[in-house]
Amino acid sequence: MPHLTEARALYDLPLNTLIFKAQQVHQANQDPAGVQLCTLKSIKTGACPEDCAYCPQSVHNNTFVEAEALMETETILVDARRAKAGGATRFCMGAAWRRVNDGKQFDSVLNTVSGVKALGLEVCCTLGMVSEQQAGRLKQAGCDVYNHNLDTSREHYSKIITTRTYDDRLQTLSNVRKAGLEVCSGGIIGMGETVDDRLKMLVELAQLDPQPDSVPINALVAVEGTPLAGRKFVDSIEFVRTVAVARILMPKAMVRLSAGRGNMNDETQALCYLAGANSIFLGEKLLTTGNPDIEEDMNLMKRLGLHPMHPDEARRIHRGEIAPANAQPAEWPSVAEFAAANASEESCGQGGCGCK
Ligand code: SAM
Ligand code: DTB
Ligand code: SF4
Repeated sequence: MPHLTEARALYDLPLNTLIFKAQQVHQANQDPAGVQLCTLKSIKTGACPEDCAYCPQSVHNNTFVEAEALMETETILVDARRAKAGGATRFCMGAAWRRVNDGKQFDSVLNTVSGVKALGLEVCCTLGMVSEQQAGRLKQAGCDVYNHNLDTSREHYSKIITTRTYDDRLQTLSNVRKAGLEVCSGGIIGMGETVDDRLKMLVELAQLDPQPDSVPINALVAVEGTPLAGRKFVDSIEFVRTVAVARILMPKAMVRLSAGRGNMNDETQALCYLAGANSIFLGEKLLTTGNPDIEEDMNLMKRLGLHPMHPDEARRIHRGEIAPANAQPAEWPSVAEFAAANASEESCGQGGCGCK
């Protein structure tokens, strides 16, 4: 079981030794050149009652985000079909909710989950806190993965969020796991925390039994109107070191470069891939903030000799069905379809589907 001292010793290694160690773990446990391509859709935007200091969607923060009602199933399915046509394998849906409440809205989300699953996509949801029973209903509807982040260390947490506790978050992760969903949990780097705070968060995640299946590492996007506005973007080498430690402590997890890639140059992202990151959100928008152009992302992957991963590939590697080095590339996504899936106000061109 990893501890802070061990994580700190790794973090402080000369960068080339740290990356070498991360690569050893990566090559033994993951498709060495594979990158999982996920799409992200905000299905209920803004007016969230939580006071997360980083979040443009909190009702406590006065940002550019305009609150929107929960999207209708059919409208979301238009985007999911486009994402599928574009070559996406995973469709992640996010709602600016404190917690899931039973009732009409949750029923509608369950219906959407079943619709997205029926398209042959992996489904991930991030809807705030959930009970074990609600997580079970999501699983039954076809959800594969649930994202709920620890965000930072237990110690730093109260400086960032006061409306729910660290233990609330751990309880949701336990509920999700008990319901048989895969766990996606990570955090944000660059919110004024110390290096030890970052490592404590990674150790907390690595101590979960089983470990999370995916670990999103977000770099803070400091949004105007949030208490963290104006904060300097995280140092790129510190970010890369954090990614490398995540890879070493959680060999089988997908380590996802999440928010903040728009502020990183190609070289920083290349170092993140070298440090063991193997998943990104593809598409020009995350939930409410920007993400790199699809073409830019694909160009960088091609320049680095990386390729998209098949949907079940990581699971098959971990079940011992394929050796990491024998994993085969999936097809490259279609830029036009991916771009359209990201911009729901555009017509899908099919007619009669309810989109504008
Ligand atoms: N409301 C749900 C929740 O909090 O679990 C789901 C959506 S929430 C936006 C998902 C995650 O996005 C947060 O836990 C946080 O890690 C990340 N996030 C939100 N705003 C961010 C920002 N400005 N910069 C970096 N990451 C951010
Ligand atoms: C995660 O850790 N990062 C994604 C996903 N999980 C849902 C969300 C990033 C959101 C960044 C801010 C925004 O676009 O609103
Ligand atoms: Fe709400 Fe999630 Fe944003 Fe926190 S991170 S304010 S819970 S949407």
